[in-house]
Amino acid sequence: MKKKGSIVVLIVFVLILFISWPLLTNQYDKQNKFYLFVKELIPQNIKEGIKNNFLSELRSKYYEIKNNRLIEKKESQGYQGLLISEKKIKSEDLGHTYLTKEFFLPFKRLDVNLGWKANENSKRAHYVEIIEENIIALSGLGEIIIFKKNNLQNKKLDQKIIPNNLVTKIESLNNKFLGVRDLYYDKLDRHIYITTVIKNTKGTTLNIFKAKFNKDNLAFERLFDLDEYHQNYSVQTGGRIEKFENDKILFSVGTFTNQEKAQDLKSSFGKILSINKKNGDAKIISFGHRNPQGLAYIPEKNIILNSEHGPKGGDEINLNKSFKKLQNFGWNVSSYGIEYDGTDPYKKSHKEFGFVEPFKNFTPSIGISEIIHATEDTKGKSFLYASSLRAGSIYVFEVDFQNEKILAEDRIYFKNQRIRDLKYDKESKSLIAIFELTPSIAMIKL
Ligand SMILES: [Ca+2]
Repeated sequence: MKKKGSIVVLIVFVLILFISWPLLTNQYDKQNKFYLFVKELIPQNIKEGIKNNFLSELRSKYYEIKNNRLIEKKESQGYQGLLISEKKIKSEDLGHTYLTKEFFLPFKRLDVNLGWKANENSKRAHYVEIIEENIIALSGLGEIIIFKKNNLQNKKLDQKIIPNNLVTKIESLNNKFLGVRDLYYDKLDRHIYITTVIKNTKGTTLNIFKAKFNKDNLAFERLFDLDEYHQNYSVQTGGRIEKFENDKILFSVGTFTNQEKAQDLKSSFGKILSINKKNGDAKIISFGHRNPQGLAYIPEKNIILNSEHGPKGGDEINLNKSFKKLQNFGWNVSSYGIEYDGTDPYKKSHKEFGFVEPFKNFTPSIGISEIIHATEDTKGKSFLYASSLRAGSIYVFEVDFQNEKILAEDRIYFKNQRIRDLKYDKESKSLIAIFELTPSIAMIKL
């Protein structure tokens, strides 16, 4: 009898371990309803306690053991940019197949042990940009590499370093370099623009630097100093740069956790700005934003789109059709999310309070990062692509901009990835993405 009992106990134990394993190792799909439900059963402070006391370390060790060979290979291959994998991924909703190639990026891996909010991980967020027949990537440490775009069709990228003065320039202005928030190439003035997080005696802020594109050396100058400070390091900086009309670029700025500043027009926090590319003059385009980390401007339709991280839930894609007038997107009054401690001080409706409703709301949060727009040539259909950190996915939307409607929606899920940056290459009809856990650069054929 005793033996039978212990077998039952063993089976139950194995079953519990089997079910909780993806949660313990943080490998569950962050959009999976079952795991989200189980997580909700555990109070927030207990969750934090478990995580801080042993779970983070356990996860880090597990990741190290599991990916030991991958990490070793990454280090030994240097700047070759070797192909890691080539596979077909079937999308979750529409069942389309996407050929995905993944290559090594010679940059530091996000430290899962520290958590995504950690100061140190600020230097482990990397960005990518297409410049004519080349692709460049920028590391969180300020290193810039370049390779031929066509090499994405081969088995290695053959990456080369472009020497640059970004960090020394920041230091010469008596600032400390804390990381980067975007990399942007302007086709008209042929300059590279970089958003940096910097720190000095007044606190932490954002600066934009620019340099004339050149394959041999990049000499950066400061274009724009946000000059509004937050005392501590914050991940809620925004920092995305996008093309805009005339001599301007668009620039998104987060609240730096000063949430009420999003509604204060005397503050630059929680805004989307336009910045003059020549003299750095800034103007507010829209306000009521929380942490906008994605921007897309569609000149032929006169539309600005932005993505932003909500609190717990309430990630948004916002559509601005009337940007000649100042629009308010509602943060920190209206949000479809709640606070992490379970309280909900937010109005749900945006419209009722004079704000623009989100074009798309994601609850639970997907950790939305960049959004890009592409038009399919043959049928003239418009598609939006949104990358996500938390949900490890690229979301695909077929959109009718005229009627502000989403016609179809799909999700391409990359297990155990966080997607930081996204670009569209018209020539190869592919998405180019930064996966930040290895890290790697991916090409997803559309
Ligand atoms: Ca909003």
